Amino acid sequence: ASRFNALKADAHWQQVWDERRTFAADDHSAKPKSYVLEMFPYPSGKIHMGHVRNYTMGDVLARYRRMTGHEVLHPMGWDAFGMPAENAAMEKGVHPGGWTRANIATMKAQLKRLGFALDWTRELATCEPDYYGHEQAIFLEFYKAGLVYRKESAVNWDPVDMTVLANEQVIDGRGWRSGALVEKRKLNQWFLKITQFADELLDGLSTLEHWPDKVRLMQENWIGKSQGLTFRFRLSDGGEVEVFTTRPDTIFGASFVAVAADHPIAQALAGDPAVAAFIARCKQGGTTAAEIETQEKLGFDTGLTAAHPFSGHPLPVYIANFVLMDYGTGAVFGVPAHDQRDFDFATKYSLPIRRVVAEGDKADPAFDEAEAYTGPGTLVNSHFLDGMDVADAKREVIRRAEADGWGRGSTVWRLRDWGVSRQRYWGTPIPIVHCAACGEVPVPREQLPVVLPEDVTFDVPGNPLDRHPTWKHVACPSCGGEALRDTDTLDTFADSSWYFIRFASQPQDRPFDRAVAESWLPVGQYIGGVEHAILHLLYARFFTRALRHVGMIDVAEPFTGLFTQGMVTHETYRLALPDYDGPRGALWVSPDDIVVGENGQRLARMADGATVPVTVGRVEKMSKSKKNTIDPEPIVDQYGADAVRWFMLSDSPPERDLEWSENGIEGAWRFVQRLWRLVDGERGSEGRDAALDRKLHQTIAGVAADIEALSFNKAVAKLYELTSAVEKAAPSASRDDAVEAMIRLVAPMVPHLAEEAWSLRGHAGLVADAPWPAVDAALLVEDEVTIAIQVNGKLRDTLVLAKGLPREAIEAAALASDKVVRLLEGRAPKKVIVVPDRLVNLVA
Ligand code: ANZ
Ligand code: ZN
Repeated sequence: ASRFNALKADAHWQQVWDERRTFAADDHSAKPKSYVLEMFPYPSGKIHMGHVRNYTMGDVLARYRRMTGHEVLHPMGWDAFGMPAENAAMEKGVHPGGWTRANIATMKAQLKRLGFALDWTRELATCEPDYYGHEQAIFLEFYKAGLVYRKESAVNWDPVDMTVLANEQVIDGRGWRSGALVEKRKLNQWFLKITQFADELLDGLSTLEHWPDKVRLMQENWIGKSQGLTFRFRLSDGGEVEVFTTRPDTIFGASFVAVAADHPIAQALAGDPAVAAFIARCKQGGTTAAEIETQEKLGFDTGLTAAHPFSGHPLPVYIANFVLMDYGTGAVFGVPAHDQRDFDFATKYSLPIRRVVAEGDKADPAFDEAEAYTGPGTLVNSHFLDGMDVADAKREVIRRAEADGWGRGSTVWRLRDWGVSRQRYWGTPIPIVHCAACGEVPVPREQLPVVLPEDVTFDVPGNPLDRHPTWKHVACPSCGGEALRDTDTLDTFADSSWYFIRFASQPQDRPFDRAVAESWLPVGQYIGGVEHAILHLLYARFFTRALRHVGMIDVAEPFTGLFTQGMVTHETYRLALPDYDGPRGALWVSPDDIVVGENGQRLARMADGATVPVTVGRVEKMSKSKKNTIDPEPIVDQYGADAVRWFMLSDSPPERDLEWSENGIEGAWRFVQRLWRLVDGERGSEGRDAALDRKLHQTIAGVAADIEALSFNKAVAKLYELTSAVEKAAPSASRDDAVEAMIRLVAPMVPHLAEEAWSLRGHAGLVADAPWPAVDAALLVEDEVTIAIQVNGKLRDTLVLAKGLPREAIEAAALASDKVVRLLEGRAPKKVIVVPDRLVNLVA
C-alpha cells in the first residue's frame, strides 16, 4: 500500500470544495435546516490552537449533519473592531483597518488549510460599513423604541495620557501605558436598556436545556434577582433613610444601620473633615463587589440614630465601606447574628449580636458562635414572629409594613443597563447628531452608514474621531443648522450580539430578511470558550429579545444548544537562572527552543547556539505571556490537516483541557496512515464475517450518538477499535463493507483522507455529500449473554453463552461448571430453575 500524501490531498480537496461551493448553505432547501456556529474569532494576527480545537469540533458536527440529510449553515467571519488594532496603530504606526484586514487575510488562509466545511460566501467582518451600517440601523430602531438613552456616568480617566481607559486597561488602579493613577470622570454616555428584559432573560434560562448548567447559573447570578422589602427608617435628625433587605424576618436582630460612602446622608455630613477623610478612605479600596467582599469592614459612626420600625428602639447609623451605592437603595440594616459581613462589622465595633433565627432545636437566644448563622430555622426573640419559619416571618413583616404604610415588598436586580459608549476610533460610530437647536437627532436611515474616516492619527492620546478636523461637523438632519456628530463608538460586544443573524441572511438594504433569518434560527449548536459565558451570551440574548420587541424578528433565544470547550494546554519552561533578577517574563522559553539533553534533561537553545538548563513548569493554557504556544501552521505543514484535526478530537473529552504533545500529534499521524493502508488494501473477497458485521454496525450507531452528544473523544475511540478489528479480520465481503463504511464514518474528522479514499474506490461524488451509513438494527443486538449460576440461591459462577439457547442446553452448561461440580460433590440437584438468558438456580 502507498503512503497518504496529506499535503497534496489537502490542497486538492480544499480546492474542489471551494470550486463546487460544497458548503454554501441553501436558504431555499427543502431539507431540515441545521445551524452550527462557533464563536467567530478576533483577527489578532494568526490562528492559535484554541481556534483549531474549537472549529474542528464544530466542523465534525456540521459535516455529520450534512451526511444525515440536513441543510447545514456553518459560517465564519471576523469580530474585527477593538482595542488591539488601535494599539498596533499607536505602536507600529499602521492603520487599524490595514492591520485588521491583513490579519483577516492571513487567518482566513490558515483556516482554509484546515479544511473546515465553512460557507465562505457568507463571510463578514464587523469593521466593514456593510456590517456596522446595519448595526447603526438596529441601534436607531432600539432608540425609536425607547431602549437607548444617554446618562452621565463615570469613566476611567488617565490624567497623563488624557484619555478614557477601558476597564481592562486599568491595572491596579493605574493606566496601563502611563502608569498614572486613574481618576473617575463623569461623561455623558449611551446605555442600552437591558434591565427592561431582566425578567425575560432570567426566565428564558430555564428553556435552555442544552446549555451547561454552570453557564446558566453564571447568567442567573449576573442577572441577580433578589426579592425582599424596601422600607424607611426615621432618623434622629428628622430625616429618613430607605433600606433594602432580603431578610425582613431578621428585623428584630438589627443592631445598626449603614449607608454607602456615596449615599446622600454621608455626602451631607462631608463638611466634617473626619467624615470627608473616611469617605476618601472608602474610595481608595476599589468599588467592585468582588473587591468589597474581601476588604476589611470599616465604619464611621455618624452619631445619628434610626428608629426600629416596630420597637422604636434607636439604632446607630454608620457610613460603611461594604455598602454599595448602586445596589438596592445604597443603605442597609445590619443583623450580625445572621449575616457574615454584619458579624465582622459588629465584632469590630462592639455592636450587639442578637440571634433571632434558631437552628433546629437549638432555640438558645444567646449567640456565642464564631460566625453568622445563615441557614433555615425558627424565629426567636422576635415578638409576634416567634415560632414562625423564615419564609412565613418574611411574609408577615412585609404584610405589616405594607398594611402600616412604611414599606413595600420589592425586587432588586444586580443587572445594570449596558453602557455602550466607547471613546475610541475602531468601532461602530454611534449614529446620532447633536444639534444646539434640536438636541439629539438620529441620523436618517438613508444617510447610513455613518462611515469611519480613514485619515486619522494616533500620535497623540485621546479619541481620533473627536479631534478629526472635519468628520464630526455636519448639518443637522432636522433643521439643517450646524451640528456635531456623536464621536463615541459602540462597545464591540454590540457587534457580536447579532452577527449570527446576519450570517443567516444578508440583504444589502437592511440588517437581515426576517423570514430567511427565522428559517435558520435559533442556532442549534453554538460552540465557544467559557470566557464568554456571561457577557457575550447575555448581550446576544438581549439583542435577540430587543429585536423581537421592535418587531424585527420572532426568535426568543438565539442559541438553543451551547457547548463550552476546554483549553489547549502545554508544559511551561523557564530558564533555570537562580541569580537572575530582571523582568520575570524574560525567563519563559518557547517549546520551539527546547532540546532534550543527554539524560533526558530539558535545555533551552539560546540565540548563540549555547544551551541553558530549564525548569519544567506546570501544564497551562497556551498563552503568549508564558510563551508556551504551539503555532498550528508549521504543524499542519508537517503532518497535514487531518492528523491535526484527529489529535484535537482524540485525547480528552471536549469540555476538558487538551494537552498538546509531540507524541499525540505523531500518534494521530500514524493513525491516518493506518486508515490509508486499509482503504488502499485488497478488495473483492467473499463470505461474511458475522462478528465484524456486528462490530461495524455497533460502531456506526455509536459514533453517530457520540457526535450528536459532542463526545468526540468517544467517537474517536470507537473508530480506533473498529480499525483494529478490520485490520485483524481475514479478507471477506464483510471486511470490504466495513472499509467502505469507515470512509464515511471518519469523513467528518479526517475529510481529506476520506475524499481521497472515496474517489480511489471509484465513487463519483464527494464523500462530504454521501449519506451517513445506514445501521442494521438487528446487528446491534449482542449475541452473547452472561448467565448467573446460583446454588441454593447463592451466586457461585457466571457463564457467557450464546443468546437464546434452549433451557436444556443452559442447564447442561450450568451442571458442567467446575464450581458447580465441586459444590454438588457428585449428587444430582433436587431442583433446577432456568430463566433463559439470565440465570440458573440449582437447589441441592
Ligand atoms: C438585612 C439582612 C439580614 C440582610 C440578614 C442579609 C442577611 P442579595 O441577596 O445579594 O440581594 N444589602 C442590600 N443592599 C446593599 C448594598 N447596597 N450594599 C451592600 N449590601 C447590601 O443581598 C441582599 C442583602 O444584602 C440585603 O439583606 C442587605 O442585607 C444587603 F440576616 O438586610 B440584608
Ligand atoms: Zn437641528
